[in-house]
Parts: sequence; structure tokens; C-alpha cells
Amino acid sequence: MREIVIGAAQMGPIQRADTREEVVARMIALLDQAHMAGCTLVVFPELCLTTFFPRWYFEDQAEVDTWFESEMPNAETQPLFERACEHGIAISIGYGELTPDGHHFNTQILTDTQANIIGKYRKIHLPGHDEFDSERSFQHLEKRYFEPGDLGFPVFRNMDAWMGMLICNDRRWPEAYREMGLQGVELVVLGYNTPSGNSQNAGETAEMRGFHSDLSVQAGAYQNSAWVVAVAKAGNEDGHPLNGGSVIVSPDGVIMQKAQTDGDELLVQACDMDATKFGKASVFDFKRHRRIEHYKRIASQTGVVYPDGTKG
Ligand code: CDT
Repeated sequence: MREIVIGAAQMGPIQRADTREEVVARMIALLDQAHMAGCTLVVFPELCLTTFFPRWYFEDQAEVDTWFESEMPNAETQPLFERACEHGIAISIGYGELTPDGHHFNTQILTDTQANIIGKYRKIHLPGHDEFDSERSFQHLEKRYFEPGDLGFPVFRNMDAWMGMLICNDRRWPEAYREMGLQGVELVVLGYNTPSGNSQNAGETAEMRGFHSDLSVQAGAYQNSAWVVAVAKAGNEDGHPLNGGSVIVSPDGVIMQKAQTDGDELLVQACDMDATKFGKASVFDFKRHRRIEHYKRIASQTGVVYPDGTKG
């Protein structure tokens, strides 16, 4: 048995006017709660230090850069890293990363239980658009503010387990999980900011969006026989609702824990990494069952090409 007691630290809304110090104080409160519950790994959401700023349109790059961190940890997040180290809790947090050479990524990091950063992932599937869209009631400008990640889908050895990260929209793409599944991943942690409505499709309800999130995460877990911890930033940010529904999903694809609120809320689950073994050795024994000679399109073609050669 290789048990890790994992905390999924869902966060309630962060308003545009909230400071990073205020947010980090909330994160430390969740970390203290996790420590009391026996957690040794706590997962925080995507872009968890600020409001979900891609909903706002900015032209001035200097203003854009105020939403990014040029080092991690930094003065504002250092207290979080210190408390994590004190408690012996590994953490995973999402933030906007501004690199020394001026690149912008939507990034998630993973530490060991001594607060050393041992892994980094940069979001690959960026949703939304890159110019102001007057047809939308709110913007989703991730393609404007971030470059696609350049690190692939790395898997890291941490706490005697193989761990990987995804960020929000990545969770909808089976290729993302499979890239890590092929590296033996046992635990995937991810954070998300999912608007409760679709400004281009009024029929897409918050319930439907919650269903799609669960469906994707449960499928990713089951099909790769891995634990998946998916953590929301939820609630109403300056009039813009985000879905909650954070989950901890077993390697069988079963939801073991689910958030009940749209606020700061901790889910706790004892996760045995050895529970991933059976699926990996049976129905999802990739070495025996995968047929890569028939998968060529997946890595050579993005859009649809119909059998008659016309493009979708
Ligand atoms: N942050 C993020 O990636 N959000 C997207 C919104 C698209 S909604 C289908 C998400 O996939 O949740």
C-alpha cells in the first residue's frame, strides 16, 4: 500500500480587487485545515492567486503583466511555501508565469513535502480567442494572454509515486491523459476555472458543464487507471459565475469526493497509489493491447479530414 492523503483545496471566488496577500491567507487556512485532516498533498486551482483575468480585455501589456508572477515562490507566496514546509505537505498551485525572457504561460507547479518545486507544467490546450469579441457577454482571452505550453506532459517521481499535472481545458482531451498514462502516471492533479455559462450557447447550463467536467475527468482516470484530483476556483467573480464541483476520482473512474459548495472547501481522500496497478496490468495494459499502427492520425493531423478528402 502506498497511501497519500490528498486534499483538494477548492477556492471560492477571487475578485479583481483582491490582493495576492488576501488570497494566500485563504490558501494557508485551507492548508492548516488539510494538515488537521492528515493530508500530505494539497492541490489548489488554476490561476489561484488572482481572479480569472482572461475574462477581461487588456491592450496594455504592462497591465497584462500585473496578473503574472515573474518568480515562484515570491514575496506574496513565500508564506504559503513556508507553511507547507512546516506541515510537511506537498502542494500544487496554478499561476500566470512570466519567464525571464518574456514568455507568458498558464502554469501549474508541484512541490515535494519540503516545499521544493519538483515539477512544472505549462497549459497546452488554451481555450477561447485572442481578440476582443463583441458577440460575447464576457471574454475568454487565454489565447491572447498565454502561449501554448512548451514542456509537453511531464511525469514526476514524488512521494513514492508517479505524478503529472493538467490545467483546466486540458482535462477534456484524452490525448493529454494518455501522454502521461504512457509514462505510468498514478496521480494526475489539475485545477480549473470553468465559467458556469457559455456566452455563445445559452442552452449550455451550469449543470451540463458540471456533467462534462465529471465525464472527462472520470474517463481520464479510468482509461489510464490513475487517480485524478480536479480542483475548481468557483463562485461569483465580479458578476461572473464559475462552476464548483471539484472531485477526487479513483483509478476505476469513481467519484470518491465531490465539493458541495462554491466556496473555499477542502475535500480529503486517502489515495492508495497501488490501487492503480490492477487496471494498468489488465484492461489498460498498454503494452499488450494498444495498436499504434492504427493511431497515426492522432499525432499527424489536427482538424477533421473526411474520407473523401474534404476538410471539416
Ligand atoms: N480555464 C479554462 O480552460 N476554461 C475552459 C472554459 C471552456 S468551457 C467549455 C474549460 O475548459 O473549462
